[in-house]
Amino acid sequence: MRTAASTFAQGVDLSLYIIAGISIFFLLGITAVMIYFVFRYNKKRNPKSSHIEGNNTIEVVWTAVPTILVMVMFYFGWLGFRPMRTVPDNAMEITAYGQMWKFSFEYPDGLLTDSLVIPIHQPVKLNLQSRDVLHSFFIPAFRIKEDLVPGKNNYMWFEATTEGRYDIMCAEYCGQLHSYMLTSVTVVSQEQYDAWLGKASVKTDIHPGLAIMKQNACFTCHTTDGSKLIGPSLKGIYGKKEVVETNGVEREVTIDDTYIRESIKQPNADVVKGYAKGLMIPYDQVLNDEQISDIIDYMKTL
Ligand SMILES: [Cu+2]
Repeated sequence: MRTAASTFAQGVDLSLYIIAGISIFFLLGITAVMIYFVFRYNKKRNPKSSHIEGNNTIEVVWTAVPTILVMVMFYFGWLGFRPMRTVPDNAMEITAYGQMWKFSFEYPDGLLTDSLVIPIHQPVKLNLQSRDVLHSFFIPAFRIKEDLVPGKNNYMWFEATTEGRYDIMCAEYCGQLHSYMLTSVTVVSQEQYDAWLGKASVKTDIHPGLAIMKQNACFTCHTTDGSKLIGPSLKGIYGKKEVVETNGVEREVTIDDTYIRESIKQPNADVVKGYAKGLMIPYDQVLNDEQISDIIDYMKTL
């Protein structure tokens, strides 16, 4: 059996087994009756078919029994689902952002990470936000899945019961590099968590522009080694001349502060020739001017 590592796992598994059990019972039962009827009532054994007028008892039975079964499935489904929407008051809050094509996390003290680390036996509430299209946040080992809907604040919560590292994946096909959204949640003891938080919160010595770019999934589409992915490579980009398309008209630009700044804020206004439009979201609501300056500063080093 697959790892079950949250307080929800038992309830979800129970309803799954009940529904699967009922389905298998009827699949086998109905198939057996069908095969029996094929032999019992074929032309040789039953040359003249009889017309049956109706039978109140059978009609009541085949209405009542499925209704009860469906209500049983609903009851166990509801029993498992209701607690998932009721967040305990002591839950720790983390924001999870989904974007093409990366999940990222923001801890209460502002710490930004690519994967989740959480303490065991601690309720965690994830505020789910999408920066572009529909994504779906799925942790199979926790038996939870919830959509990240652009323009809507959704949430999920869970309490991990077993230490370990578990997959997080996007369960809603969100474009070409959908599979890149794979990341993980690591469940550790409270002491290990405190130690990790202390270490992770310390400022690293990487370039602030690089840190912002990593956080915003820039390198999913742009390389720094000259190779071509979804968007142009950033190698030697600063000061380079490029042909861009502005409102359907081609023109040559020099890539300077203004061009980079505008291309981050409104990427679809001047698209470099040969690249598709509409794949990058406008970052004017995501990054402030200072962050963009850090990025430009970093690009100059590439
Ligand atoms: Cu996705």
